[in-house]
Amino acid sequence: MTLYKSMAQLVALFSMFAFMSVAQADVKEYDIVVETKTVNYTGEDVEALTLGGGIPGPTIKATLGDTLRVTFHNKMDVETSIHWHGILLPHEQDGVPWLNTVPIAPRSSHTFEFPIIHAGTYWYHSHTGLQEQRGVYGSIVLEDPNENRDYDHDLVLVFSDWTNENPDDILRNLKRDGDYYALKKDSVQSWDKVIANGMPAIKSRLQGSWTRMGPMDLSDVGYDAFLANGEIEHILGHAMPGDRVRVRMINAAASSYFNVEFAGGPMEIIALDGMDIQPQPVKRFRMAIAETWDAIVTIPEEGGLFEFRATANDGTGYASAFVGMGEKVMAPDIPRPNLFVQDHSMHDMSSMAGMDHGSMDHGSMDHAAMGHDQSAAKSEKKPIMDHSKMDHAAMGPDQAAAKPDQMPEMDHSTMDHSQMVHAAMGHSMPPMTNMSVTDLPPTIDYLTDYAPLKAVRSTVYPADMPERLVELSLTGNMEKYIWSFNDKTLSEADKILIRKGEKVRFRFVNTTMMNHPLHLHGHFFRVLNGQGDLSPLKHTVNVPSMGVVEIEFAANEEADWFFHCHNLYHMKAGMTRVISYEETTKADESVMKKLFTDNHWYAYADVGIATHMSEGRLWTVNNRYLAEVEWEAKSKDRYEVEAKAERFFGRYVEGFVGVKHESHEEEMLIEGDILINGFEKKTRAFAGVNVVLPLLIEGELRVDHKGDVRIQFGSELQLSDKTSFEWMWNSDDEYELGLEYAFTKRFSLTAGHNNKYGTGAGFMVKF
Ligand SMILES: [Cu+2]
Repeated sequence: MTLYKSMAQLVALFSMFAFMSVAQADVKEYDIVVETKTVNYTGEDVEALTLGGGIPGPTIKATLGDTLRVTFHNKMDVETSIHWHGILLPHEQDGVPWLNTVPIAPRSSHTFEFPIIHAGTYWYHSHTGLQEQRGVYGSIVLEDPNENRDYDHDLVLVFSDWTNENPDDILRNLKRDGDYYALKKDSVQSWDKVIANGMPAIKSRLQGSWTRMGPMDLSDVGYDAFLANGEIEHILGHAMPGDRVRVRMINAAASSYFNVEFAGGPMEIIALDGMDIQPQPVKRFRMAIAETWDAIVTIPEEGGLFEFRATANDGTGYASAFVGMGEKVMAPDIPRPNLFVQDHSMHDMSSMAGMDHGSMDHGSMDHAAMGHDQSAAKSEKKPIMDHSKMDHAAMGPDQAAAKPDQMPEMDHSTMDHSQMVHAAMGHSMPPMTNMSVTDLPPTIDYLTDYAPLKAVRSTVYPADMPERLVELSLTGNMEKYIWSFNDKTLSEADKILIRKGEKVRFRFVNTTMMNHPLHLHGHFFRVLNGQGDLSPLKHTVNVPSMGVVEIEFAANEEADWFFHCHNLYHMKAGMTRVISYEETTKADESVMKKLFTDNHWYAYADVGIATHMSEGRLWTVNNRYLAEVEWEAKSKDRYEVEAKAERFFGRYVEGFVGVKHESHEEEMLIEGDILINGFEKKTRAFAGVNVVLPLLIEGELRVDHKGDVRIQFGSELQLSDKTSFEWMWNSDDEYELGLEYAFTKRFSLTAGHNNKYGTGAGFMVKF
C-alpha cells in the first residue's frame, strides 16, 4: 500500500515534470543581420558594425527550458563570430572562431542552437579581431518562470565605450607607446603634476620607478563617448513614484571600467554575472569590463526622471540613462581619480589571505595624502574589515567538504546537453521574494570588490573532487604593450590542460599597474572572496592592480574553452589562454595557430630634422622581436647608421645583435708622425643587452667584433603634458640632452645638444 502510494506519487510527479517540460520547451528563434552602417555620435561620421541595424544589437530573450536558435547573417566583407558571454552551452556553440565554432564568412549565415539551462543577464559579442569595439554586441535576458522577485519593471541597460578611431589603429598606437592616449585622456603623469601633488606623490613616484614600475594606469584608450543602450543620453523607461525597477546592467565596453550610481538612491544588487546573490544595497559600484550586474531601484516618492550614470573609471566621461517620469534628476559627479599617489605593495584580495586581514597592506597607504580614488580604497577596506567578526577558522575553502552536492546546476557534467533542459528545470534559484528593507545589510557607499557579496545558497563543490591548482601571474609590458600570463602571450604558451571531474583553482597574482577583468568561457567559477560556502559564482572576475584573487571551478565540460582578459586590447596583445580538457581537446597546433593575434608585426618611423643634425628610426616589432634601422647624420662625412635585431626577455631585458657603420672626424697619423684631422669610416658588428634599471633608467652593454666594450645609460622624463626631457651617456664619452615638445602625437618640436654633432633645434615627425 505504502509502496503503491509512493509509486503513484512518483508517477504523478513525473507526469507533471514531463508536462512542464513540454509546456516550456519552446524554441525561441532570432534572425540578426550583422552589417556596416555609418553612425555619428560626436559630430563625425564613422563606419560602425551593427547587429540588427543597431548598437547594441537586439536583446535576445528566452526562458529556462527553451531552446535558443539564433541565425546571424553576415552582410559584411569580413568574417565575424558571435560568442555567448557567460552562458553554459555545448562547446561547439561557444562562438570563438576556430576554437569552438567556424567563423561566419562574409555574406554567409550561421545558426547557433542550444538549450537554455540557467537564467540571468548575459550578453553576446563578436570574438573576431576588434569588432566588439565597433559595435558587435547585444544583451541576453534568460528568464526563470519560477522566479518570484518583487519588481514592476524589468529593463536592460548596456554600457559601452565609443571611439571614432579605427580600433586597429588604436592597437597600433598603443604598441608604439602604451601611454599614447594619456594626453587625450588628460592623464599624463608628468613630473610637474607629481611635484604639485606634494611629497607623498613624489615619494610614490620615486618608489614606483625604483622598483621599475610605471605609474598607475586606469585605462589605455582615450574614448570619444560612453554609451547607454547605444546613446550618450538614453531614456531607459517610464516608471511611477514608488515603482520598483529591475535594471540589468551590462558592461559591454571594450576597455572601460565604470562607476555606476543612481540618482534616486541606493541600488539593491540582486545578481552578478547572471547568478543571484543575496541583495546588497550600494550607492555606487565599480563594474568591470564584461560583467553584468542586476539591481533593483525604487523610484523616489517625490517623482522625477532619475539618472543612472556610468562614469568611466579614468574619469574621462560618462553615459546616462534615465528612468521615472518628469524632471530630470542627475546623479552626482564623481571626481576624477588621483593617479599620483599609489601603493606599490601587493594587495591580497583572495579569501585565503583575506582571512588574515591583518596582513593586508592598506595600512601603508597614506590616506590623508590621497585624492578621490582613495575613497575607493577606504570603502574597499570597510567591507573586508567587516568580516573580521566572522569565524575565520571555519571559512577556508576546504570546509567546502562539509557540504557536498550543493551545487546541482554546476553538476551537469554527467549529462549530455540534450538532457540539460530537464536537468535545469529542477535547479531554479530559490525565490528571494518579499525581503523587506530591514532584511537588507547596511548600504555600501562604494563597492569596488566582491568581498561583501554572498551567493543565495552554498556554491561548494563535492569534497571528493581531485584538485588542480593553476598559478597565473598577470604580467605586462606597458611600454611595448605586451600583455601576458606568466610572461608568456598566447602564441608563446602551451594550453592549460585540465581533466574532467577536477576542481580547478586559479590563483591570479597581478604584477601590473592595471586592473584586468578575466573571463572564463563555458563555466561559472566561485570567487573565493572570504564568504566561504556562499562564495558568489561568476564568469568574469576583476583582478585589481597589484592584487591577488583566487577562483575555483568544477571541470565538467568537454574540449576547449577560451580564457582571457576581457580588456579587448589586452586580449589581442596576448593575455589569453586556451583551457583544454585533456581527453577531449580538439585544439591541435593548427587550431591554436589561428588563434594567435599577439604575434602580429607593427611598423613605425620617427624622422627628425634639426639645425645641428638629422636623425631617424624605422622599426618593426611584434610580441617578442624588434628589427630597426637607426641613423644620425650631420653631413656626408659625419654620420652613423646601425641596423639591429632584438629579442625581448620578459619585461626588463632585451638581447640584440647588429651592425654599425659610422664616419667621424678623428685625429689621424699619416706617414707615421704627421697628425691631421681626417674622417674615419668604420663598420663593426656588435651584440649586447638592454636592461631596465631602477628609476627606469635604460642600461645597455655592447661588445663589437673587435672586442670594444661600450656601456650606455639613458632615460626619458615627462616634464609636463607635452614636454619631455631625454638624456644619454656612454663610455665612448658621448652624451646627448634633448627636449621635445609634442604639438600632436605625430609632430613635435625638438631642441638638443649632442657632443658629436653640436647644439640645435628642429622638429620630429612620427609615422
Ligand atoms: Cu587586461
